[in-house]
Amino acid sequence: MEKIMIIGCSGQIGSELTLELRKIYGNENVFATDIKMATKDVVKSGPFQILDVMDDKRLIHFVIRNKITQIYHLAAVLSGNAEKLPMQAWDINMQSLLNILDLAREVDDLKKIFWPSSIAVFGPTTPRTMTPQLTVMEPNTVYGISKLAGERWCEYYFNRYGVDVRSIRYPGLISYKTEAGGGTTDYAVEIFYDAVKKGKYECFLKEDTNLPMMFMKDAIKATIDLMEAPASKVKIHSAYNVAGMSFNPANLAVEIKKHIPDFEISYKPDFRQPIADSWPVSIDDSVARKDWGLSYDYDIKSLTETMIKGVSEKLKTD
Ligand code: AKB
Repeated sequence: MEKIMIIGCSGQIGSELTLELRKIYGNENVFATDIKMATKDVVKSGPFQILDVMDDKRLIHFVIRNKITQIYHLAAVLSGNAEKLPMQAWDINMQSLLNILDLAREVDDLKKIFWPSSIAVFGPTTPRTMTPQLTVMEPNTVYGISKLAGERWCEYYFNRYGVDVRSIRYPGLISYKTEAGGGTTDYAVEIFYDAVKKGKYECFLKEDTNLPMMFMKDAIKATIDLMEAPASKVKIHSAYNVAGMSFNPANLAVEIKKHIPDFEISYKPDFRQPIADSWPVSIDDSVARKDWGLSYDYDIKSLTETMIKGVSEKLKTD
């Protein structure tokens, strides 16, 4: 019987992943935790506790008391926010991961860890188109440096201590259930809220900034598929490339106009533009496809339709 702990259940990924895992493993077997309050759906459907991943003593008690067998550690400071407080972001992103990896080494019941990496591990010297799984990695953001160091630690704990840790290099994630916070790819979420609420959006990236993006449903499916894959199929214990789709703000505006014809977009690039310019425009995910069968259901058209419908309904009920 799996007992699954989610760290960061109130965030963009956690709020949806928790509910999906509860459908598979049973509500009472998925323990949601965060330093902030979770969504109503998460609180109502199963166990939720306020817990700080940096508090290693409470963490170990929680894991032992609840006989946790898998942890999804999703808490992190994202790229934009990390640039505002680099040392704090480094400390949170690295120390929280090391707390979890050490826990997995020490607690026998704890068999599997998921930790998210990001396309931010790549940098300006990386080939930007169809970025390969194995390539030059010289990130120049504190978030990217912390994710690359994290990948190295994950692989180290797997090789040295046999910790079964699995990871994905997420592209920008797009969802409407919980808003993203502090990332460079967040324009692709904000644009839908402003399109529905105001009919216009001022974008903090230039119109031709192409980035890899993924709809949350596809990201959740990929995450669970990787975690459920037999150990023999998981050949990479740093993190897998995952591509999703690639587009720029102008492409997205064209799709939105098909639903909201008067929608207007303007551009005012800020400190996040150089971050985006240092990241890949598209990703080669052939290794994940081959190893554990990565696939997607959403493209820019179906993503736009679903986002406009979802955001409109959310704004009515909130
Ligand atoms: C961010 O923009 O910081 C994140 C990411 C790509 O990891 N969405």
